[in-house]
Amino acid sequence: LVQDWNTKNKQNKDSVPWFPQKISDIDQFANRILSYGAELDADHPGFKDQEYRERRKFFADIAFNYKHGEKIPTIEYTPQEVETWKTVYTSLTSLYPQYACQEFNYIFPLLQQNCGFGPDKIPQLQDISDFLKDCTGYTIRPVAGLLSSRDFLAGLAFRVFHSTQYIRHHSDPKYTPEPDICHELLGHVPLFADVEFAQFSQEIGLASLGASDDVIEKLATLYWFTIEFGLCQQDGKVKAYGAGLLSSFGELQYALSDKPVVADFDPAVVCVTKYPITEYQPKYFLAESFASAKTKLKSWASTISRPFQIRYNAYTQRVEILDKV
Ligand code: NLE
Ligand code: FE2
Repeated sequence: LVQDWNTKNKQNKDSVPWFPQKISDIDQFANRILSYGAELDADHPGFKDQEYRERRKFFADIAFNYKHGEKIPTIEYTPQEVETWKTVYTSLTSLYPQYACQEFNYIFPLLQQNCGFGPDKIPQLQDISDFLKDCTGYTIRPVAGLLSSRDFLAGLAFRVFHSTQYIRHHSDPKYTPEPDICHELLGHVPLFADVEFAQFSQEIGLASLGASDDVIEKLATLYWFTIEFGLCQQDGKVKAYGAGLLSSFGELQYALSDKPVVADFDPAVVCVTKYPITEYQPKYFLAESFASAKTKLKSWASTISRPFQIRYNAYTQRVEILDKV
């Protein structure tokens, strides 16, 4: 057992990129975000809205100052923000019975009972983090915006989900290219409460630790076409399990119409497929079942070679690095 891989690796001329070895190491990269609320892109619907920009800065500062183990601050959302949530929540919950996968529909009422999910108020991240911890050991960390794929995936290795806390601009509730609280809570949170899904997500995370840039890009692409935009077959019907679909009432209906291309889920093909990030996806991948997507992805991930093996220790919340024999 190599106690400190990063130190040992330095002596090895940095052949393996740095990665977190214990859960609090995540504090070191939580501030490295790709887009920041105060610097919204010119085509963002909130770009010209000074009030929105200031609000985004407020949320960014909470995330920047957050440290592992702290309580996530409670937010008092404005009436306009709650109104946006209500529009998204009511439209989506009317679609879920028909469009979402069974696992999602099984968990959703539990969030209504335990975490204050409902149309009239925006649930608080700390309450959800506590609930997920009870279900699967996942916890939530607030994040100011998009992390790099490497950093985001590394969080999953420790069952940490980075979640934004701000809400999309009120002018376009049915779709946003950026993650926001609607996307995190309505798209991602339900399935992170599912034991097998939680494990599957952690495995993508563990596979990413110390991986080459090329492998990171493939893992991020697989993440995109499964956890973000995955479709699966259930009882002979196509259902959504991807969070990007389950949080966008525009794209959810589009994805399950006859407009996009739908191909069979094969990780070797999926991992090299290009995709747009600011518009509806032209193509989705359909797994025979939710379970089969997990099995296939797991077996693809097991073919990645690294100069060491990694084992997660849930008692210490550390990864143990084992020299390959
Ligand atoms: N397009 C999604 C939505 O509107 O909720 C967000 C996707 C984030 C990757
Ligand atoms: Fe997401």
